[in-house]
Amino acid sequence: MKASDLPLVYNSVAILEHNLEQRADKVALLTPERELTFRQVSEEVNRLGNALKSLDVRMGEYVGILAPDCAEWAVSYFAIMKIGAIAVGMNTLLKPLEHLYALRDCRARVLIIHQSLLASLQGIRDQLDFVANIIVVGGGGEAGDLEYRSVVAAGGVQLLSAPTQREDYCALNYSSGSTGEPKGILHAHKDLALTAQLWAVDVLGLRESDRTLATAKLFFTFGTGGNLVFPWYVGASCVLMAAPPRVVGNVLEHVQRFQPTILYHAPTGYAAVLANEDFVAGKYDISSVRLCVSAGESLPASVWQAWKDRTGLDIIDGIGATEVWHIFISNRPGDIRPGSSGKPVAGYDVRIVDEEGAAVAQGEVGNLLVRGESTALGYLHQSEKSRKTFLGEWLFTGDKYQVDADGYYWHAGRSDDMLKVGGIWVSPVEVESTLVSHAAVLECAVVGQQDASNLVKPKAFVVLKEGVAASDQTRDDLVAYCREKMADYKRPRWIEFVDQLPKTATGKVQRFRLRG
Ligand code: 3UK
Repeated sequence: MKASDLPLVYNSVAILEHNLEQRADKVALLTPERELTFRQVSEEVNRLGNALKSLDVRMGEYVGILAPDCAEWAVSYFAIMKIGAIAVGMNTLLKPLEHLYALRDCRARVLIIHQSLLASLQGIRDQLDFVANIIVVGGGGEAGDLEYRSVVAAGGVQLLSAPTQREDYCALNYSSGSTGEPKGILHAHKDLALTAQLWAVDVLGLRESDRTLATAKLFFTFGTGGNLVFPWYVGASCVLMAAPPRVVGNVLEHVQRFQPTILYHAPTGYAAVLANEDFVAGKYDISSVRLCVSAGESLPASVWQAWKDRTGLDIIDGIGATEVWHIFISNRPGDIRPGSSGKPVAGYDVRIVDEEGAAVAQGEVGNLLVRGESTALGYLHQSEKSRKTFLGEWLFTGDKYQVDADGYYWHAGRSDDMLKVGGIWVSPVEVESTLVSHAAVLECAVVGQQDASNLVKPKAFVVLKEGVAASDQTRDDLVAYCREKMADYKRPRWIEFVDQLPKTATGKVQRFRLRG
């Protein structure tokens, strides 16, 4: 499929609404709180779309969604797109100042927030210059906030979709880099349908009878695609889980209760399930699952094999990126090389090049470039970073790769110092500056280290200030401090106290020397 196969005037709400013709009363989404058919979702989308229009949200304007995965997230996403506005899926794990940056950067006019996340606005409300209205799912906001349910009830049920062009933007996600502000990545209506066809249908073999469950959240395009856009594109249902996936029991309980056929999880997630005592003791029934997917970081062959041995299930590992919206190199059912990312997805071209941009020989490690129609055009308001990443038709992924003689691609780390922890970015620079802001720390360096399952986690090498004891207590204090200042997953899992850090002649810390 090519973008030009879509009508010129095309709105992604078609991915939801095509289901009204054949399966309006089929269940579209399930959560512990709500179960909605395609007809019910569409009605709520129309009501919310009308409500947003009456709040004066126009085509091309931004609306933030800050909520755990829930029915209202999915409804908001399609309502925003249907009126031609741009849905900003916001990372629920971030702190208020990071939300402030995103909301100001895109000048969101409306923010739809879940009551459980109201604390995320603490201390920043008066700086949200462009946000005219806050809609709270579940209510309980401040004076002047609107309540989701009454907003929806007041909106009319008839709504025509905005006549967006297939290349108009419909979604914005923020991705963090090693330094500087997060990068806003804009995608167009065409990118959703393209990735659905090219990967979910043509590679994964997703079909109408499937039911998906993802622990990757909807604010992450791995989750938005895998657990919302792709299932609805083929008329399948999705299970949305608000509970944190790091609690293994949550995932297994949702699988047992909602019986998905496809499970999307990060490599750490599969390793954690395998280590769960109740799972090992056979207390959970996961027999509904026919296929598993992994992305976000590489899946070690050992974890793939252990999962296969324990469950009989294949895990399809594929590399995706927010810049491409979804997966562009992938293993596929019946064609899996454990430990590799598989082969390029039809519709994408990839190249492995040296520092000068020349192709490297087969088997050699180089920089991975990808070309495809679902790739974004740049980072919002960040031309310098954009020029370094979006190289004409080609995207510089920042990943090191090699290809074997059979054409399978093997991840060989990053060309920057960025870490993927549980599939989510962690910048060593950010962890370091947090640690250094602690009174006990003189200087430090953060690198990735593999844990017992061969999965990367942050490790900190810390030089303490004079007179501070290199004790377990200090270690605990530093970890607690990191948890308070940053999202939980960014905290160092190991802290090693050292007398000094390896440096270049110019005083730059050589992180590569510290990698285990
Ligand atoms: C790394 C992988 C090895 C790699 C994503 C599927 O992860 C996603 O998007 P992000 O923008 O990060 C992209 C970077 O993550 N990575 C992702 N998958 C793999 N490394 N093996 C993998 N299977 O460094 C890449 O450049 O957060 C994944 C679908 C949509 C996504 N946005």
